Amino acid sequence: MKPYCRDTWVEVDLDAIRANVQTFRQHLPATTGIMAVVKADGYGHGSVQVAKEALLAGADTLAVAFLDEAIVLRQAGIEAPILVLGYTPVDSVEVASHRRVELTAYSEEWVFQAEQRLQDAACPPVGIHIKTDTGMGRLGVRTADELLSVVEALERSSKLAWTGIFTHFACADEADTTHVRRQHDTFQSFLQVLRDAGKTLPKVHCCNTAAAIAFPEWGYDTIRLGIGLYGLYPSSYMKEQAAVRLHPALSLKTRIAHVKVAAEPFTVSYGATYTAQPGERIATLPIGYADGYSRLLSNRGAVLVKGSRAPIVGRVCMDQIMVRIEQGSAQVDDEVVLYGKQGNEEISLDEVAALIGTINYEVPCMLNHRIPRVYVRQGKEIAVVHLLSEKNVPV
Ligand code: UAH
Repeated sequence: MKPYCRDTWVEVDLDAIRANVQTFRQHLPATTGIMAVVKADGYGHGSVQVAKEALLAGADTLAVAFLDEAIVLRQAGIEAPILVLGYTPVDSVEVASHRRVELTAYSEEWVFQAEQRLQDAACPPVGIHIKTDTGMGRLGVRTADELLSVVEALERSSKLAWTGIFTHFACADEADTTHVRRQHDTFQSFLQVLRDAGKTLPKVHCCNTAAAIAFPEWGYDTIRLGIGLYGLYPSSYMKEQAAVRLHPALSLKTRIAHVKVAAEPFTVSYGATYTAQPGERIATLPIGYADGYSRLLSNRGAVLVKGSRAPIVGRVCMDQIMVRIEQGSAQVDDEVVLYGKQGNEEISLDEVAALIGTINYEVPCMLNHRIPRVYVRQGKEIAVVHLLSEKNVPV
């Protein structure tokens, strides 16, 4: 029996995840590792399954945005090194120690407070990567003095160990490389400051997907592979360049719940923004904006039915949408592809992102826990994760 009742699901092709890791493995110097970025529940694909597949395929470490995301991975039995890329409140450092999760730091004050917190705790030292802000304006030390003060605070600590240094690029996916080159120059000068001060460099990393594609020679000890892991390009410019071939891993599917043929004109959905004309066939699909299928697709998006595009008509509702299908063929229970391929047609996440005025990153992240994730290898379903049923804890 299926572990979910609803006929709407996300399909994640683990072979695609594997192929994408291998593509980057070949693209990079042999000495550069791959840190699989599985924050935001693996960009909506499911962090545990993606992490496991990426590690099998050649990634050696993992990254998440915050500590709770790392704990999910540890609870699933994943032993690989994990780095938290974002801010961690000092009152959680003991948890990080027990879970063997590395943290990011960028201020002497934070290091001091974290050290205090761990003073009496019988726990292993927490690995710390120092973040440098070279032009993102988000987190990170901005001057050589700040950098040295954090390094020296870590060196004085018996509870925190300096294990990495990194930066994050703001414009690595653009044709104009001025900003990314300036950021890289600044990063290099930070590394030189450390060498000049007689420090031995720990793990060094700066490349996200875009920089790893465009500047594989900047790989240092590891890249942080996010969007490329999922088979998506960081920008349309990078997609056009096609310096590496990526395989999208995610499809969004549903089945037709109802079909009606207009005998006379009738309006469709809230606001009556579409009127079906006599002879038109309108199918109702069980998915809506409460699943993370954007309401901005109202009267704009399309789905694939029997290998052809069927336009969305009327407004996207909370749990349902309506599409106009061609004469004859489709009926209740037929499979519909909202994102992904069917026959020779494809609705890419890039296309959806452009329609709703965002980037491809956001589109899978929007798909929430109402939708089961079905994992497929060599065309066969091998696992299903449905957080909605797992969250049904008795009260
Ligand atoms: C610090 C940091 C991030 O916030 C994100 C990533 C991954 O970026 P891509 O998805 O563009 O590869 C790396 N590092």
